[in-house]
Amino acid sequence: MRIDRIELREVPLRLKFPFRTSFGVEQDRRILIASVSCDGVTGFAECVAGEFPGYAYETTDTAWHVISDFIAPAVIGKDFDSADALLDALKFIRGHDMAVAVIEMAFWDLRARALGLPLFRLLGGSDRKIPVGISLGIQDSVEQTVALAADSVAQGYGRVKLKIEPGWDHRPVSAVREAFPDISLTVDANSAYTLNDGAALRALDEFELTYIEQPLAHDDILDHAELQGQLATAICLDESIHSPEDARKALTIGAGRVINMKVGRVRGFRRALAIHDIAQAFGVPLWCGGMLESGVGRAANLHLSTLPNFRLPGDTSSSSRYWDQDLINEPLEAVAGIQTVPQSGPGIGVSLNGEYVERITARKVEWRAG
Ligand code: OSB
Ligand code: MG
Repeated sequence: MRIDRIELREVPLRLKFPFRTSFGVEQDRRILIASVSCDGVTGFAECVAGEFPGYAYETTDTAWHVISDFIAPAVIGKDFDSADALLDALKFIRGHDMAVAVIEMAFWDLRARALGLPLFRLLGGSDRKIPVGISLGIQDSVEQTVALAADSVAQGYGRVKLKIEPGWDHRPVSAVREAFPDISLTVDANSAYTLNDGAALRALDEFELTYIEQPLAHDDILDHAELQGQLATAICLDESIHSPEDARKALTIGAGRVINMKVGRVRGFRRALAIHDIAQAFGVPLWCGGMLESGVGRAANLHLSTLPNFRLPGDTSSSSRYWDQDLINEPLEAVAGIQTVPQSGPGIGVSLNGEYVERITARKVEWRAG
């Protein structure tokens, strides 16, 4: 397919509440939406880069720069018969996986739309119900944390994840576990600990968490393997996994027993599929992570989540939890902890609320093939 048009726009969107993690607070997001077209068919996707380089080094502005100055010029007017061919043309870009991913994902959506197929068919997934969980940011008090967990359980979410950091771990986890002895409970440290904190992490074993997400450094696998040997609880890797090679190495040395998959973090669907298969070969389950996406990214995540090795509830909670008005027309709401694959059309199966998106767009740029 020859890419004859690319559009990139920045859309400010305010979360209903500040989302606090060990690396910072996010509320005012500037979401990048990219679209790629061929012969009048357009696919689109959302970039998961955040406002500041706390989760990863990429930000909204580095992604804008890399897409505008390197990615779009390298692919506009070019003919690609597969996502592999597209990725090949972008091999000269080291890292900047979130920037590459949004174009790669838009290309998959374009291909699916051109074929008239839902995206999950192209990805090798199936039309199935998707169990989802919820991720709760760091709160001001234990009481607030328990209240939010109670609300999440009442809504039927199949797993509750608490963000933790040193000094905010044993107390909130203990309180939520006491209130809800039987739920699937997890924690996410976003790299806030070191191997020296082994005792604090081992102290969480008593709560029978489903996993501890990314306790150690964002670029580590070795220390995670050491830590996994000291813990009864499974480690789930998030920040550490960017490629199939990362997954192979991490699982080979036992750095974790679960992987959080984020398509943006791994440079797009092509690599997400490869990591899916590697994890499956190791008998390691995946779940689909979230990056506080609008409905555009959320829809893509739901399609991916239908692949067979996504065996734990993901972070694709209801859109209405985050946004007063989403960028898409379709509601993406979990009912009793279950999301369904959006299929109001081919591709990611949702449509942009064009008038609204246009009105709030802060900047926009386009490329056309000569
Ligand atoms: O580590 O999973 C993470 C949000 C922003 C950055 C990193 C993470 C998260 C979340 C929220 O946990 C998941 C969501 O509900 O989108
Ligand atoms: Mg995480």
